[in-house]
Amino acid sequence: MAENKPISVDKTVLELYEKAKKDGVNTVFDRAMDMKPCPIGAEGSCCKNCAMGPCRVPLPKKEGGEQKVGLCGATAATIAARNFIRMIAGGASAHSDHGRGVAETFLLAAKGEIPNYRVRDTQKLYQLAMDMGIEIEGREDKDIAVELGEKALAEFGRQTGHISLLEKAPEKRKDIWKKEGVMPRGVDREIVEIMHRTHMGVDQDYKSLLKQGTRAAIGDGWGGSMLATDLQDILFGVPVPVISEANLGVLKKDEVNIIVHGHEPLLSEMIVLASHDPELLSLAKSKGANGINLSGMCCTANEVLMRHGIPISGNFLQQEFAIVTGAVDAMVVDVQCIMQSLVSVASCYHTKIITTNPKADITGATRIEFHEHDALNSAKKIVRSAIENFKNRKGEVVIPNHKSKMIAGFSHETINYLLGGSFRASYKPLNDNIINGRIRGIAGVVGCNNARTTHDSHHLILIKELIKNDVIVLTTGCSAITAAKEGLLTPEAAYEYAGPGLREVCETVGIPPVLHMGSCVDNSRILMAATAVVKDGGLGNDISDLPAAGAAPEWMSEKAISIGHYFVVSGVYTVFSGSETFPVFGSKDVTKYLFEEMQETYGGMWDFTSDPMEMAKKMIAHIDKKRKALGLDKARERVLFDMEARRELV
Ligand code: SF4
Ligand code: MSK
Repeated sequence: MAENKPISVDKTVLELYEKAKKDGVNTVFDRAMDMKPCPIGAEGSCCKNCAMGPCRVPLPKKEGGEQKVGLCGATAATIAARNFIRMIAGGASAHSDHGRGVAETFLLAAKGEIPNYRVRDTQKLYQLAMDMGIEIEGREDKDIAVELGEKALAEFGRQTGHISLLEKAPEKRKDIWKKEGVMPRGVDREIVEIMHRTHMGVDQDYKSLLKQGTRAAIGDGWGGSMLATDLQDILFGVPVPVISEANLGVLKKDEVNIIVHGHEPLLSEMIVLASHDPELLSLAKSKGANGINLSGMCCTANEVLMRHGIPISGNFLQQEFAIVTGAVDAMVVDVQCIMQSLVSVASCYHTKIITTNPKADITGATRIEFHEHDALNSAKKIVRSAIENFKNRKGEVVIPNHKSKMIAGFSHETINYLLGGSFRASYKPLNDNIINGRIRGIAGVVGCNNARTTHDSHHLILIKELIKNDVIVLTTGCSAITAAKEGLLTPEAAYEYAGPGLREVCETVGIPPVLHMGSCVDNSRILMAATAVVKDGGLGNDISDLPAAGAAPEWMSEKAISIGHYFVVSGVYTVFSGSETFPVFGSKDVTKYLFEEMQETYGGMWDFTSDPMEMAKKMIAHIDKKRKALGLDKARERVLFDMEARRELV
């Protein structure tokens, strides 16, 4: 965070930052001001893969200057590519290990061994079973589910062949992947192979290294993440539109506030149940609270929002500030994007930080480990501990008076029904509106917050500019939460912010111009939506033919790099922003490959800018280029400039 930039555009953060200063709390923004990022590491030019290093090989200061290599002779390209694909490995493993956890629970549930979980969505069960090549005709649901659970679990460690769900991709996409030799085996194997190849003295050709990164990233998007999403939908239900609210104003002074934070819905689903338990509700009353108020943060928030309408208290950079309110009785965390600083911030207040996942503990936190066999009891224990803590509130409680209404829950199945009706569910109406030019194109806007950028600002500038230009936005993760807080996830937002064509479609169908599609693993829903658009016809034969683009403004996590890469190799032009630089800029060769040459092979490529308005321009220019290639530029011109013709299109 540069001293001259505001920390956030979110009023709750600005208000609570003042309280944090008064309370003597050190926040992520203070640390960002204190500690500058290392410019060599930021560009991917530092290798510490053996004890002869760390070796730093930055670009020469002057053109023609000496380009250093590592002690072992590793070039800047090798080092940048190794670092980049290790980020993919980190991101893909986070998503895929999440997916494996869901598959394990799914199998236990299918066998009837864990009482609180069961198959809730049989339609999706049949669909996924067929996608995985499982016979469903004349079989009991239980048998199908057990076979599906076993097969799903085996996918992660698959040693030969390729991940089954790749078959769902458009034919042309699969042909590209086959020709390039990047069809992944099990995602575990591809991730381990990244770690092997990037060990000192193994793979030392940047294109070869990047190809392995591609295998793991596809294994994430079309494997681990997709399985996580699909199995969660079968266990907990395919999301349908729900009304809820977002921002720290959802906290309640007179109730026990519990925030679920992280990524996995397995525990939070049980906490939702426990928060309605009559015994616990009366315990809360006996402690002087008027109820139990559950809300979510980061992607656990997106999961329980999509299926239960549980309100969202905030996104990644609000986690410390939720505690600064003094109103949070327990923050229950599982995995990913949880700041270690929560424990020290909580020490200034009464909040209990409760770690629950066997894989994730934090020194100084309260530990209540969660196990599926005893799920509801674990959840009740956690809720009880929050209730007991209500009386310990100390100091001033400040709950900012800001929250916004939203509609979330747009799974790709829901979009199908909303646009085409339940008897003729189809993406064809969306395709028709893209073809006739009312909708200029589709943008996937996803990803994190980054304390090096004004919190939420890039997401909002980008999303507003896209919808103003008739580009419909599909969003997930913390970006979706930003949009929710700004009121962009309402049909009314179309009147205020959308261009005339998109506004007309939103008005007709009754949808927001920005569609909340879920959590980080749910980016697989965007892949499936893009595939459905291709399969419904009229917009080319592949995802790379679509007038579509992807973006991760304010990105920070390794998962974002894995997501970005699987979008690119699925054929999507993908732009990142949020930091001053990109982690391969230390090598001209690797940059040229990712930012230019990949387009020739995969039809998608990386791009970067630190200016969100520039990002919007780049995405719209790409969308227009694709419209032109499809012969749709004429329709668009009429819609833009000729009112008479626009009336004819209605
Ligand atoms: Fe340096 Fe090579 Fe060791 Fe990396 S692997 S730290 S470049 S000697
Ligand atoms: S939580 S990965 S900060 S989107 Fe999925 Fe938000 Fe990024 Fe974490």
